[in-house]
Amino acid sequence: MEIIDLRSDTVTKPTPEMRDAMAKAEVGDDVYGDDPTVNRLQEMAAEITGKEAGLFVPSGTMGNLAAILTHCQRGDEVILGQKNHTFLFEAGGISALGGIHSYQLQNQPDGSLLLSDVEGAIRPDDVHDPITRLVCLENTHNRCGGTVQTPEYTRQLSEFVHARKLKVHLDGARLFNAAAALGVPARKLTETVDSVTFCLSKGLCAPVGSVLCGEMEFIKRAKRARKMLGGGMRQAGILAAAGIVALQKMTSRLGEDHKRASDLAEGLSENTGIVLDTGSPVTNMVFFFLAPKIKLSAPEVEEKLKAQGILVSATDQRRFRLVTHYWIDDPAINKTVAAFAEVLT
Ligand code: TLP
Repeated sequence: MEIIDLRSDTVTKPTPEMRDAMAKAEVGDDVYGDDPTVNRLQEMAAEITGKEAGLFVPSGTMGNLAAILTHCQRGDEVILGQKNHTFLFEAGGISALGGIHSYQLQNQPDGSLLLSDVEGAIRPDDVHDPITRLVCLENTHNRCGGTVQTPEYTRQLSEFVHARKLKVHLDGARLFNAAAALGVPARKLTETVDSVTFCLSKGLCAPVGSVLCGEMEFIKRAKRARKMLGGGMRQAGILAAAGIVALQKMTSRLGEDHKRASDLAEGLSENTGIVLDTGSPVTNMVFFFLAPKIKLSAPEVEEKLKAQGILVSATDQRRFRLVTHYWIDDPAINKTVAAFAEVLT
């Protein structure tokens, strides 16, 4: 049975061109800085994000963790949204491994944080308080619906935060989806933040890896954090080679995934058993609820679709997230709409 996998864009397998580049990659020991392919990927990433340097890491989670460990000391506090991936889905690493406290703010519907909320969260210089050090953004914002925040917002927030002598880290796991949706170069979304992590292994199809970018001095310190976390890899050029193809060939096609997400949402909107999130989708994620009249739970619907070879994610008892990507074509969208129609009648 042919499988249609809409659970996430993390399920994407490498393209034939990536496998070819991986087989031919020149490699060396990256902990010594000797891997030419990793070095090239890091330089490309720095150039694209408008930063001085890049650091290849095994995952988005490690990129965010290494960044936050580098910005903060134990007992410091980071301000972030209560729906941010780092708060919800990174196993509490910043507190478990870094001793870093989090101050959670409500995300606005587009995933942004209100400047007035950030202002209110900054601690006074008082022995009772942790020291506020960092503000974390996420673009696209996963749990807010794959939503985007504009260059203007990012600049405004960064200037506001810098004026208070704090730093900004951007979780740009899907940075290129945001850039594609806004029709701007990625660096417009990163040039004002202090550090950014973006992922090669989501919509860009590389099998493994993310890159953390920032100032040279910051990346030097982040490299130590990566080593401490066990992320110092050796002949990692094999993986970086796929990442280079991802940056060269895959960023410019993300609009196709966004179009298919729109088509999927349009098809599902005709189903009276489904209540789509207002404005969904903005990028490659379609979020919706089951209508009250549907007696099945979302996990039960998930099981029924699985029996037809369609994999989707129930995010709770009534809610779904479906994600389009390179390996989802138009027939897959039509089949998914038809399968939902059958299961929800
Ligand atoms: N997100 C995954 C799951 O962990 C939920 C997904 O399927 O969407 N930041 C953001 C915004 C992410 O969405 C993710 C992965 C990460 C960081 C972590 O990246 P990895 O999985 O490479 O550690």
